[in-house]
Amino acid sequence: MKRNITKCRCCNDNLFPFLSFGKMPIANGFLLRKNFKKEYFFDLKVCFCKNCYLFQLFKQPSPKKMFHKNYAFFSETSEYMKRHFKKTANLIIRNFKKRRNFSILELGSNDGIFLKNFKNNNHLGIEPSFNVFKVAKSRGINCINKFFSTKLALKLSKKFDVIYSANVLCHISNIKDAIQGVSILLKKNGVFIFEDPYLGDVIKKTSYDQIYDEHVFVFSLHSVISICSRYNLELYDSERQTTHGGSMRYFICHKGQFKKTNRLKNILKEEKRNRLDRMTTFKKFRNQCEISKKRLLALLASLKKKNKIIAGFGATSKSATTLNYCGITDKTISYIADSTPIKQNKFSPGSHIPIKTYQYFLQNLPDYALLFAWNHKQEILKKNKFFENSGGKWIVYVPKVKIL
Ligand code: DWN
Repeated sequence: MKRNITKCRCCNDNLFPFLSFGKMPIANGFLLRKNFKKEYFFDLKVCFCKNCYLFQLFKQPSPKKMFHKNYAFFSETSEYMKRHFKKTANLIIRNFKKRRNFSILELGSNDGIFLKNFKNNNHLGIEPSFNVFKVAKSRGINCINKFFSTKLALKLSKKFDVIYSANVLCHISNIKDAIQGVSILLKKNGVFIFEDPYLGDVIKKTSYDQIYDEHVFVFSLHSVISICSRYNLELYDSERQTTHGGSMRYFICHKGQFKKTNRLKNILKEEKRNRLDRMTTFKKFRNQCEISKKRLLALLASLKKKNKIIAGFGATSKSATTLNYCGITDKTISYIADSTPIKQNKFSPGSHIPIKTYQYFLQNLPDYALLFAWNHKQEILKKNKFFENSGGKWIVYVPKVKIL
């Protein structure tokens, strides 16, 4: 069932739709040819709440359509992300090592990429997608296969020193229920740390492809403060992250437990300067998305005119928005290479471009590779130096459409 949301998911005030990307499929709904006819689509529209500053989707498909036993995203596909989570775990261990019986909970623990660093600690992961949960479980990680909610929080009979969540909160439509659940499970002096793609980066880089079914929200500090204040929680610190093309890490405690940091105050000032609390910013963003789309289409058309072969690299969730919004099909992109087995030998959602293995890419080098996994640019370019050495060229479209 589609959810017809017209009111803000946080404060129930009116929402202002400002951008429509048109009909969209499930971003991780890689499919076989025989399922093309029954593919599910919804209207991907974006709105802003002028009251609590929450940037959100108008409608989001049901969570069960997105997170299930065949979820296609495994966090461990990137070396950079492995290092990021190891570093984060070390930081937490350093800061909390003096606490007796230290305990940590992760919301959306995926394949265990983060929690594997806490095997010797009292830890728990909650993960709704069965296949990735199973991988974590097989690695000896304590986890449960459920959607996180207040109901579940009430059932867990303990509290945690740290609750951590990366690229998960922005997926949960019932955000109030999730935050209430966190407030129940967080010890009095505990810290809730979460990170998600940051609205400031999405606007600055025109990374419109961060907007798709799973990402029902793109947070800013302003919106996080609004949500937390409803549950007696407080944002006391925040830190920029380079992951996923620009993310923000939020540090939250029970009200009054920790002093607000200067870096939090500075980022809040920056948000004001960049007008992340104003509707006009999002109207400008809409125009920037259109410009980006036109430039990408113009570049691809000029290359096709010269009979160049173009392949995609990284069948990301993000690419679903790019491909469907721009109307790019297999007439332009011959195939998309991706290292995730569950995506391979299927077709990209909506645009129906064949997904091939990395070996296929090596054996069928295109003239140009359109980097849908632009957030992993450094890692991918380093691993594939030979591609450029053999005359191949990379195309990126964030922050600008260009041939590298
Ligand atoms: O929030 C989310 C983030 C964390 O991950 C989810 N909603 C889903 C997912 O989004 P995404 O699919 O846009 O994430 P990535 O990390 O940009 O996806 C990279 C894709 O590229 C993966 O399918 C793996 C693939 N890849 C590859 O084929 N070769 C990645 C690397 C680094 C490579 O060398």
